[in-house]
Amino acid sequence: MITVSAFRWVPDFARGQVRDLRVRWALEEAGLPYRTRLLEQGDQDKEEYRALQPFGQVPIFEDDGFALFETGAIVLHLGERTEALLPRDEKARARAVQWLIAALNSVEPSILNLALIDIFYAKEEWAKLRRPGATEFVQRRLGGLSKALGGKPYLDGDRFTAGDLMMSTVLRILNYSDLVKSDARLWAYLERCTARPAFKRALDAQLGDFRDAA
Ligand SMILES: N[C@@H](CCC(=O)N[C@@H](CS)C(=O)NCC(=O)O)C(=O)O
Repeated sequence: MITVSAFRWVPDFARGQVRDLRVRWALEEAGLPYRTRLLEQGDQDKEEYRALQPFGQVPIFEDDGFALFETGAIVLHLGERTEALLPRDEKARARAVQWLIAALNSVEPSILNLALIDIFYAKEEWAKLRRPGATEFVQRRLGGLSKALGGKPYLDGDRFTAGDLMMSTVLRILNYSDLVKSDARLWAYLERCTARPAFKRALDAQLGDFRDAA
């Protein structure tokens, strides 16, 4: 049985954002059942967990003695098992991988930088000074993404891929702000991705685990 690690408790602002959501969503798209391994405070620092995830983060994907960390790697691995995430056509597949890496490598870092400023350091003097530049950088990235999306429903055209799964989870980090919402095209894209039944099931499952643990 596939197992995904997740935190038993996180503060309210992080609920629905923890990265095991990406793996749950990919598993739902693939139609693969899974169970969660819920970590108590401190479990992520235990030697046994660090052996599987050197940074003590969630999620870890485990399947029959095989373990993988990094959501990008896990989603790509699941894409090997199902066309629902990665098209069989070689070029379309490469483009889906390209968008997944763009999400993690070209878009997420600046979004995360801004979210950290806003959520954890908002009261610090340095954060107040840094925020306008950090916001502008995010806006430039979002502008480029919006232009590339153009009038297409998904990043590579008509079909949803692992690239959209990753990009939309990255864009969702900004849901506490108006940055995505203020771009009608990107907002419609995000709504389109997150309206997928598989996303809804994944989100419900993550929120349900927090509720059950309370
Ligand atoms: N690049 C990693 C990031 C994983 C990550 O940041 N996980 C967060 C939860 S969303 C975490 O475990 N944070 C606790 C920590 O870093 O100690 C991935 O995509 O899997």
